[in-house]
Amino acid sequence: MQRPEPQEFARVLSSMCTEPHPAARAAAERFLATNPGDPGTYEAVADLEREAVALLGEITRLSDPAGYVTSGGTEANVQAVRIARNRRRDDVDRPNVVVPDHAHFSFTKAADLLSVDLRRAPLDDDYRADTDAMAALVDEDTVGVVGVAGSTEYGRVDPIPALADLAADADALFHVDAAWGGFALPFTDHEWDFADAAVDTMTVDPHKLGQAVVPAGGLLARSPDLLDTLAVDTPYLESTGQVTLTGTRSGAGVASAVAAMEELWPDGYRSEYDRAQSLADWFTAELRERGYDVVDPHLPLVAVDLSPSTIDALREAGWRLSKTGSGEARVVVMPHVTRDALSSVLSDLDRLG
Ligand code: 0PR
Repeated sequence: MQRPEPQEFARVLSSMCTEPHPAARAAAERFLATNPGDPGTYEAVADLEREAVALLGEITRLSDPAGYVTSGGTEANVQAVRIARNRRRDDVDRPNVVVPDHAHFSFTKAADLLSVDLRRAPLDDDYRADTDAMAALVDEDTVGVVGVAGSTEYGRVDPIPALADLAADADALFHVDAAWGGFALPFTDHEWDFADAAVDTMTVDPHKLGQAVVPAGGLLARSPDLLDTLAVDTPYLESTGQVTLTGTRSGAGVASAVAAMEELWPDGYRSEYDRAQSLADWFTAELRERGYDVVDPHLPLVAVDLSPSTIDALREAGWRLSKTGSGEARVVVMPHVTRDALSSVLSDLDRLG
């Protein structure tokens, strides 16, 4: 039987997934049948998971964090909201979490699952969290405040230190969602430093810019007590408690995350960031020269105002392109996105007129 090819990446423009690094692919294959959810039995992968967390801590400058490799950013965000809620369980009856409007839809799922009220604050004119608008939504029932470092639609980084202060004043957990941006931020001049800004928990996903295989997300916490608020008893396992959301987990994801990070941190990620950012800047300039409106790419993500019919025509030409909520075409400059590909997008645009 002819089996379909899973995906040819050459024309994928809007995904946050990419071709895994060859070392990540090889490591995944070796650990396919292991389960980090049972560390007493699968000790090697449990050791690797500790290494993964330590490396993620180095990359995000969260020193000596607790954490684990999740199934993705969604699980990490759900768990962060759960920590925020559980931490204040004894003194807050009707918990709410305040997020900037661009927070990923995984927070909507978290709020629904956990019976937490999600309060979305409007953004400022540059598509970043507006600290005053967020402050206006904080009250005595606020258990969590979220900042996004690399927003899904425009690649924006919120004012992390100001949001950290807002959370601290409210005795709320401060969570940073760097699911996509985490592997690019160390090489940017975003002035803040996670350590200085008192980040409590963070999402940072190896299966996005980290070039690991799917599934490999990351949840980090400043201290193990925060994760302990998630623990349930596991009477018949060798370990006595479990903080993860899923039970059996992907050892392949864990092993591939370590392999990718050992291979690429820091030089490989730096040169990929430099390549992608200059490509995004070049593509932006080319589009503007043709008269298109483009949102300034703070990170390697270009949102361009194309008409719906142009986007449809590009899709028909084989480009995998999705839209922002406001209708812009969104090009995420992942490692598989080349200058040749973006040049042919421009030729297609010229041809379409
Ligand atoms: N946080 C942020 C900032 C994200 O951008 C995403 C995913 C998540 C959390 C959730 O991560 P998981 O999808 O790993 O649970 N944002 C991408 C998006 O919505 C997800 C994606 C990835 C979509 C690949 C399509 C695709 O092909 O665009």
